[in-house]
Amino acid sequence: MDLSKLSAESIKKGLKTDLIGQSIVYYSSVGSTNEVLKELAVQGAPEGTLVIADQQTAGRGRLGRKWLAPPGASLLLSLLFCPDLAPDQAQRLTMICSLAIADAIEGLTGLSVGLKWPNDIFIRGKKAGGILTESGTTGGHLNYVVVGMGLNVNLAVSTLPELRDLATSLSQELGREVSRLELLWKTLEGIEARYNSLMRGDSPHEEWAARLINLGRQVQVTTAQGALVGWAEGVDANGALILRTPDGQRLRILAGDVTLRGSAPS
Ligand code: BT5
Repeated sequence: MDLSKLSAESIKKGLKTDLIGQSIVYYSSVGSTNEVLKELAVQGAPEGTLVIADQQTAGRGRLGRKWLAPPGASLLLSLLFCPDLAPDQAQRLTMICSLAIADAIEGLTGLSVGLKWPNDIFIRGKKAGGILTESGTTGGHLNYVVVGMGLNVNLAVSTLPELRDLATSLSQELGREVSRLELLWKTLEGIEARYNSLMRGDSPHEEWAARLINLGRQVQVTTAQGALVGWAEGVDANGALILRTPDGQRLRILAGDVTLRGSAPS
């Protein structure tokens, strides 16, 4: 059996979950799995619905940026959550999903995975994946959270010249291909365990903070309001970055892009 051949049937066969991925919508090609799942969420799709594609023609990052992925090489998926949380707690879903991906990659490949605030998956200093979390709210109530994940699995980074210096993939780091199916199963099982724990009231933010490669460092954060420099002191339970500025202020930053300043630990 080709373990990397994705289909609803092949995914279902080896998936040991009760909720996450129990409803599967598979596309060989689609615009954006997040867009599809947001539509399905509004139509009442069940919690745990997985939308997964082999290729996206309009894959998105944050702020209208593009997510690039040639066919057959990546995990491109979105998951639907309907948690009993406040809208400003939605980032906790990003945390549990990125922690589960990191665990799954490490468990299957032995590679060491870091997370970069707020939504990147990093291996040996390069971006191997990203997460796009989008929420639906009405009147201060969180109706749904769609967590979209893109991971470069068997991607030859040379096929995406614009990303050559920034991106990596599991196969690039290992020198061999990795089964997308096995990685998907492990990731979804890890997400389910972490989601159950979140719903029992446990906060994932300390474990997430411990994996963030940009904490305890001098950083520049680019936000919608402009660039800020300072010391990345920590994160709070809702995922905001706590930045200590040179004049001693402590700022709480909800969204932005972080660039490291100064020398990086290996
Ligand atoms: C992200 O945005 O990193 C979130 C990416 C989420 C993608 C998934 S795929 C399934 C689901 N459906 C979607 O439509 N999206 C989600 P951001 O932090 O804004 O980073 C975007 C930037 O990452 C781009 O501007 C590029 O610089 C870089 N990039 C694009 N494709 C990449 C790739 N394959 N590997 C590494 N970096 C990439």
